[in-house]
Amino acid sequence: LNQKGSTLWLTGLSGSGKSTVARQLERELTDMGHACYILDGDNVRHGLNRDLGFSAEDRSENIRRIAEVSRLFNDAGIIVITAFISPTVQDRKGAREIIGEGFVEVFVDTPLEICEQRDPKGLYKKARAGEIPQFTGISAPYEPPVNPEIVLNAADAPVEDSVDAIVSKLRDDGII
Ligand code: GGZ
Repeated sequence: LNQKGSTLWLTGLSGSGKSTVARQLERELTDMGHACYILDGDNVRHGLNRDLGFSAEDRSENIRRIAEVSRLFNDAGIIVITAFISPTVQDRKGAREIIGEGFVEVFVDTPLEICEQRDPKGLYKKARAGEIPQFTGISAPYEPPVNPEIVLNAADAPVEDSVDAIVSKLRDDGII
C-alpha cells in the first residue's frame, strides 16, 4: 500500500468549514492515488449513531463510536477524515487514545462570530431564538484544542491552503 492508516480528526464549530476542507482533502488524496474515507454527520448520525442526540453524554458516545470506526478503517490501511464538532478536550483525548499513532488533530479555527454570520442552515438563528437547545457555541460549550497537530485559519485562507497544510503534515509523518 502507498500509505499508512491515519485519521485526520477535524474539530470546530458548526459552520467552521470542516466539511468543505474534508471534501477538498478527499478529492486531492484520491487524485494522488490514496484510499480515504470521510466520516461525518451525514453517514454516521443517520445510521450507526441514529440513537444519539446532542446531550453531553450522547456527544461523548458519538465521538467514541466514531473513533472506534476510524480505528477499524485505519487497520485496513485507509486514511479517515472525520468532520464532527467534537466539542470537548476529554472526548478528543479519548479518540486519540482509541486511534493511537495515526491520530492527527486538526483545529478548524473559525471564530464563532464568523460561523454565526455564515449560518448556512439557519441553525444559529434558531439557537439564538431558543429553538435548538444545547447548541454548540450558543448554549453548549466548545473547548478549543490545547495542542492540535494542525490549526487552520479557514476563515481567512483559501481552502487550498488548508488542504496543503494537511497534506504536508501527512508527508512529514510518513503517512503518504
Ligand atoms: C450542535 C447541532 C445541534 C446542536 C443539530 N449543537 O452545521 P451542521 O448542523 O451540519 O453540523 C452540526 C451537527 C453537529 O453534529 P456532530 O455529530 O458534529 O456534533 S458532536 O461532535 O458535538 O457530537 C449541526 C447539527 O449537527 N446540530 N443540533 N444542539 N450542532
